[in-house]
Amino acid sequence: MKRLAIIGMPMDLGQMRRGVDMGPSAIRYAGINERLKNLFDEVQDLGDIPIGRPEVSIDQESNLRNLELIAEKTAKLAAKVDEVIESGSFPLVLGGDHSIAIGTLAGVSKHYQNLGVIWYDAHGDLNTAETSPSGNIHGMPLAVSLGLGHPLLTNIGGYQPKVKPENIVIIGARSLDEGERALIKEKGIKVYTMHEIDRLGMTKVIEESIQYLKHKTDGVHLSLDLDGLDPAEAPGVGTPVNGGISYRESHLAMEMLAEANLVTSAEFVEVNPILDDKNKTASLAVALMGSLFGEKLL
Ligand code: B3U
Ligand code: MN
Ligand code: MN
Repeated sequence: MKRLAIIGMPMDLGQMRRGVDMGPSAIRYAGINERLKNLFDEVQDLGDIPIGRPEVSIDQESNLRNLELIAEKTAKLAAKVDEVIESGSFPLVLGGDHSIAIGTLAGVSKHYQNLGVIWYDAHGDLNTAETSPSGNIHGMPLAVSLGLGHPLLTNIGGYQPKVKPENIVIIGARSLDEGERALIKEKGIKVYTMHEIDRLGMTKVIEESIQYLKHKTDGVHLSLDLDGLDPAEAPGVGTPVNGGISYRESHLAMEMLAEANLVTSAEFVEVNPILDDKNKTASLAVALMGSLFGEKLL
């Protein structure tokens, strides 16, 4: 039995542009159920993790925006993701800004000794309070998952780290802060920037990524930030960066991952319908999910 469980995480506290909390609704409206229902024996939409309309705040000591709230809400997501995996379903989380990955990974990595992570993103999301130019936690989830950052975040689920640096592949990077570059070098994290994607082609990038992760991991989480794609094709994101991955390259990447049967959990984040053009970005997310879960033309 192949079962999919969809979890909405309508949280926009990790950054400053409102509207990304409507991402899960936009993705549902774009027809996620219709698109995926024939690819699984059962597709279950578990609804949203309740976020409410909390007061936003800056942690005075650490300068982290909405630290306590994000810790509280991502812990709830972690528990839900854990429960879904326990029940034997594939968890698919809909964001929300990328800070939600702190919760997803806390829930997922409990189930694996050596979790692999594919981070499809224009950014590294490897900042800490010390290196962040913004104080926005959506720029930090990968660092948090490595055990770097505020203990309220790194300790979610009661253990850390969630991932090892050698089990991470970043794809699509084209905007990295100084501290992130240093961390990538220090930890030896594998990164395919846009330069490598242009030079090698997406086929090689994904083939290499699969080879890199296949033997040393016992599960692979795909964290797909829609800003990894070019803003011409995914305009509905809070921090667009020009020169991104194309629609076609992204479909190819998802199809190759489907063929390799490697991915064991996924999240699609940063869809902001307020900034979008007629739900184009949410529709793109749904189309990519189709490819990721093995949709075939013929
Ligand atoms: N690296 C910058 C900008 C950023 C990170 N993630 C997104 N934007 N989406 C930061 O604020 O950490
Ligand atoms: Mn991101
Ligand atoms: Mn990003």
